Amino acid sequence: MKTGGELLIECLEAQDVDRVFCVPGESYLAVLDALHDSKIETVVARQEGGAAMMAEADGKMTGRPGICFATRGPGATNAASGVHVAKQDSTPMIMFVGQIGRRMRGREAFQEVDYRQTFGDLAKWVDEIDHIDRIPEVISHAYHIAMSGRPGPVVIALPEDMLTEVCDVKTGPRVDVAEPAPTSGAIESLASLLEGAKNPFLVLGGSRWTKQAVDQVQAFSEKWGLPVGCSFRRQQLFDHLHPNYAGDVGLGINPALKKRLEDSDLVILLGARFSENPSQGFSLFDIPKPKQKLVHIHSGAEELGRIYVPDLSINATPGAFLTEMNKITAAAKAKSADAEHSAYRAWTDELPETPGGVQMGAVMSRLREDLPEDAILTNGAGNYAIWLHRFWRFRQFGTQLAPTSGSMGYGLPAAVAAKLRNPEKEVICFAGDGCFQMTMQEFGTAVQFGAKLIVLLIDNGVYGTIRMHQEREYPARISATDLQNPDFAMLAKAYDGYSETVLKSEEFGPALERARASGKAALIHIKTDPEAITPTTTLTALRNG
Ligand SMILES: Cc1ncc(C[n+]2csc(CCOP(=O)(O)OP(=O)(O)O)c2C)c(N)n1
Ligand SMILES: [Mg+2]
Repeated sequence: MKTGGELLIECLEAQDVDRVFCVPGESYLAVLDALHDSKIETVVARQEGGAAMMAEADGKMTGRPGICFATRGPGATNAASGVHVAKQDSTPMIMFVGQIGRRMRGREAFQEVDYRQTFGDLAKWVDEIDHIDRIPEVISHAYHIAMSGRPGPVVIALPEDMLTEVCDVKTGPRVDVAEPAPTSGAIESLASLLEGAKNPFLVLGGSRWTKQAVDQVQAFSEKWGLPVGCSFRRQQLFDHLHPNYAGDVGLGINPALKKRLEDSDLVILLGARFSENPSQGFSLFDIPKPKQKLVHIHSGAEELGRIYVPDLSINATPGAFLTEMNKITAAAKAKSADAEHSAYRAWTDELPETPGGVQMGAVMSRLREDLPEDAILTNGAGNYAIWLHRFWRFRQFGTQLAPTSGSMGYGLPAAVAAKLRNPEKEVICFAGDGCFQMTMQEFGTAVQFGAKLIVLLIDNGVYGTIRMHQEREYPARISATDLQNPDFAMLAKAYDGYSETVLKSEEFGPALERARASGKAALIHIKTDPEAITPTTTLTALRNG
């Protein structure tokens, strides 16, 4: 006989779960007790938003649901931020939430929340397990939903008294989901569209990618001479130094790339949904029918035609599509993507000069020289991220963790999960002073679990992105965008991390070297001038219109 908590953990073991992220709560003590005797590593975070973002990042990296446990009520609502990231990023994730005893339901008992209502819009599926013998069925169902079609988060509530009941029930088998694949007719139609196209363009995005699919997409682009763009925060899908790479189709797009996309006669969206940021505020292509011929390939059938009506819809994962597509011999001679790649290089080769003692251009150029190709870079939201998105050369799959939802605070928890999953790789978290303070307590989690990541904290003393918009819309009327910050280097030391403060560009390189050699979780506190609000403009220039 086993308790509901024990059965639940056995079910997760049967899914090959090796790590869960949580903040403990009395509502699910029976689960915590079962974890005590399990081989599963339990990573204790400091706030449920951090735990949920760690689980989301783990799901992004493995392609299987990242697992998070949160307590009822306030624990669950804190965790909502990570659930929302998983939703917008199409990441498989399961969040388990403690729930009040079944007999108290509906009385607004202590920390009672109706999870179906609360997470109805954030999660792909929400359920509550009322009968202990249905635990294996619900876990199996949750895995199928989280991973299949367009992946996403699932929330499962666990009534406290159900978890302490006992039963004699077996776990279910490990879940692997179906991979939708293209029909041969669809592949032939695409080949003939490609043969007839003068200016085709390929945009990559979404989830359900693998290293193999990323290799295959390179071969696909070479065979047909396709220029390739990566949608917002999906840059790890194509080697930026490949001669077919044309740049990122996101916020702050290269104007030459935007024009090139508009001038295309055939656009192929592979895995991407072309949401607000890549579509330039839904302005790049006409809705519902773009004037360009559109081919949309997505693993979720419901996404095909949701916003843009394609000329050809293909319901397939990137890997299944590319396996079939690459079997075709291109009849037409491969075109050249030289012009597009040159435009990308012209947009990113030279690092602009900006005001202040520390030039972010110098920081980026040092990182380009020093970091290995397989270093994992993480970020949240803020203008500091522009430097990373525009000037870092992503080379490999599995090197980027960034929320398309623009969720501040994501970079640090994502870096914790990344370093635990890839202890041999370098993990660099980019964070602004505002962004970092949303989840900075997870630096303690990094230290406790030996995640030796490096935070580059770009401290300009302002919520820069919002100040930028503010100066543009309401010049010289500063409202709620100034920050009085702590000494971040001292803070990292208090956590027993390694830290330094950098006030001049030339100090950055040596500080990075020492941080890498420190053998500790590290933080480099980089003080920048708020005037340097973007790589190409200043606050004063914005204020003066
Ligand atoms: C959770 C969350 N809250 C608020 C915002 C709105 N927001 C976007 S960027 C930003 C400022 C980021 O400031 P900082 O991290 O200091 O970066 P900077 O822009 O100064 O480089 C804010 C408040 C958001 N995207 N996410
Ligand atoms: Mg800032």
